[in-house]
Amino acid sequence: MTDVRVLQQLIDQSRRIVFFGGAGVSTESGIPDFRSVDGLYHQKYDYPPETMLSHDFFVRHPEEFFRFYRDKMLPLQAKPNPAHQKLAELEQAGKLIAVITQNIDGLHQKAGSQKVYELHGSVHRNYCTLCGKFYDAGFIRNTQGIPRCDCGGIIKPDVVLYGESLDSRVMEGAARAIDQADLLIVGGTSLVVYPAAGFVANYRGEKLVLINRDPTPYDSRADYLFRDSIGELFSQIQV
Ligand code: CNA
Repeated sequence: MTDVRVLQQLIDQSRRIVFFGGAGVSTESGIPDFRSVDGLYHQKYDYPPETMLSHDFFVRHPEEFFRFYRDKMLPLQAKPNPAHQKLAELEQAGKLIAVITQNIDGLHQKAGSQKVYELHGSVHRNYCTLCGKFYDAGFIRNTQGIPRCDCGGIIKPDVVLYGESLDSRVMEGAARAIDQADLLIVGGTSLVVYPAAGFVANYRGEKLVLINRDPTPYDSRADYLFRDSIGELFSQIQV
């Protein structure tokens, strides 16, 4: 296992760090991921999470979609952990140019990060499917059943459901940031979901750091591999 001092040195030497993360970044904030042993795949639901978070399921079973969504995807009380905080500090110090996340929880922004590419959208933005009126996450949290707009339309979270396409501007911005990176840190992601795997596979830069508790298909591509809890690791980093 690589020593935290190696990570510190890499960060000290870099000026254009890009961080690419997934659900594992927020587990230390109390939000379960999908694939860890205590992740949502291992909890008892009638359908796997990726079915319940699919476009088809949203259209066919909106009531059940929102039951799961309110129960598991709206942890509005969650607070950023040291990984979110240190990444925000690195940006403020002018060393990090972007965070790219597959998460939808908004914790990077809550920690103070400004340049965040949210590949899968955010629970904090919700729109009426008929008139486009905006609603915040608190509104969804406080409704029951299918949340409806004043105009009667169903309100949909601005979250990319399975079967929906990703926002091309967000994808392009994320790809550009990765192209400019002098250090790419990938953390808390199983790297089995598109486009995460693609971003890492296409990285042509010099230094790739991978921080993940479980093995990923890209471990052998990493220049430095940390099999650690990411919050714990980042809490030891000096900005
Ligand atoms: P995943 O497939 O569940 O993988 C998470 C990975 O993180 C696993 O390989 C774990 O070993 C690792 N991990 C968990 N906790 C830690 C930790 N503290 N330190 C280091 N490693 C850790 O999740 P992915 O993000 O790779 O991809 C799948 C989906 C999950 C994405 O589309 C996300 O949108 C979605 N998701 C997001 C959230 C959220 O917004 N917080 C929560 C649950 C799922």
